[in-house]
Amino acid sequence: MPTENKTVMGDPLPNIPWEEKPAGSNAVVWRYSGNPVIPRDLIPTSNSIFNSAVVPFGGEFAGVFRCDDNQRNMQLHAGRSKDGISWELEPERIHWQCDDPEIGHWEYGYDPRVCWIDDRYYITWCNGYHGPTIGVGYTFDFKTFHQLENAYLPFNRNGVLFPRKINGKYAMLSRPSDNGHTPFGDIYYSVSPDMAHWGYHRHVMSPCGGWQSTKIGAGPIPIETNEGWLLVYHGVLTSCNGFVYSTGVALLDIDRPWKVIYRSAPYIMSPQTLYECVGDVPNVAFPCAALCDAPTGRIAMYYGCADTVTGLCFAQADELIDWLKRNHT
Ligand code: BMA
Repeated sequence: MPTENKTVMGDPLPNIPWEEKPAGSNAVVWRYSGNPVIPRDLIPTSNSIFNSAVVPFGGEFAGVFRCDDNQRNMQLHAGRSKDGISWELEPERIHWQCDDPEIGHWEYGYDPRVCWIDDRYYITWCNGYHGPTIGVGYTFDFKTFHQLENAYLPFNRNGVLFPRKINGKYAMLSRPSDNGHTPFGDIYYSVSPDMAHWGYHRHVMSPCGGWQSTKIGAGPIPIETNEGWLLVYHGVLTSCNGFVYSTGVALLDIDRPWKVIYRSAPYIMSPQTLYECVGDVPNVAFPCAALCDAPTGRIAMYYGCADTVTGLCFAQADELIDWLKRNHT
């Protein structure tokens, strides 16, 4: 039986995909035994499907998926699933409806996040506009997608919205970067009265040692808890063989989320399985979405594996926070 959880604010999600932690494991995050949940070739034109975002939708699940096509263009596709494990993706990429053709002109999009706020699902992604920046859009039904203004000037990546207004404003984490495979990167916090104008930028955190020494970026939509915002993020180490993308966790102040309460010293997950270590870009575990069942604190995270396939892993909110308090920097 699930244990009663008093930590997570939010809705019940009784049909969250879930698997118990393997007996004898002391891991704080454990992988789904059927990984990867999304193979690279789920749609006929895809080279790889990874770094994708999933949300509860109409008693089932929906999402926006990064599908790099077999011309190696980075595209976003909508998808649906009854159980969060078996997915059907639209074979045609998302065509955004946008009032301004200059902004709506599609170059490329990758690493989407989806966030329910008030009455709709907002989507943020890394959007090509003379270099990567943060694209913003929304949908009500995962059929019609509306594109708004880009949040920032290029270059920026990893735009991650908070699931409610904070102090009366929309709030977003992002990671200013350069136009290449950026060898630096801090997480910043910005707010907006209208989803178009972003400002009051605040520094949240910088790279530090080991697995998070080169750059860091926010992952899934932060989870609201009675201890703060639970933020799962990626951290990058530069090895003699290139970047290694691991996953960490932090707690941010509820009203001033640029204030870090705790930040993990060890990673909670690093690329260790074959599907995380071998692929188009080896050694990448890149989480972009988390489902959460508030009454039990169960968390199911979707993460890109080796820039090739999508994996699922699990954690328990109370346990993750307890672990963080014992393992912070
Ligand atoms: C980052 C992004 C991610 C990717 C990672 C590893 O810069 O492009 O989409 O998963 O590199 O290649």
